[in-house]
Amino acid sequence: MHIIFVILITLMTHTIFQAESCGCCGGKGHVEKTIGFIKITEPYFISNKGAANAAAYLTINNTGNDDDELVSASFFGAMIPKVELHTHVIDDAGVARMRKVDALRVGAQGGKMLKPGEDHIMLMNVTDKLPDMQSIDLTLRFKKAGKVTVTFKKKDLKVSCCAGHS
Ligand SMILES: [Cu+2]
Repeated sequence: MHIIFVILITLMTHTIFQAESCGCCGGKGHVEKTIGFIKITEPYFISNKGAANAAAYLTINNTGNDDDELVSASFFGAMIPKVELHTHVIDDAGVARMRKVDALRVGAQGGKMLKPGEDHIMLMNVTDKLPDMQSIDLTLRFKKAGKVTVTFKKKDLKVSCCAGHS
């Protein structure tokens, strides 16, 4: 449990993050939103008191015959001034680091799961109000499917994706 806590704090503080994989949180849950061929499942965010950054996750399925891309996410309001799409890359020292990307690809007839330690939506320079929110609305823009506003529910660390897997 302690290890999970340290990993998540590291993620929130936006520094070095040791990659780990986990097979939980599959995208078979309730579909929250559909736009064109894109289906959004299990949108949630994790935000800690005192942390400058937080992160949002979801599963995206593409039922169409063409690839699509998540090209941006945005929040209306001062609580989250900056939102970026991030992935993890392994540096020369073998350490996984977060890196901003212009788009996250969702292949035709495929899916993409954003989850801790992998691709995610980074909520940056957030105010201390965010950890008290039970849900937030983010507007996602897909290259082909267009714009959709999705409600992300807060998940506590204790019930976060990979707790219990270490
Ligand atoms: Cu990040």
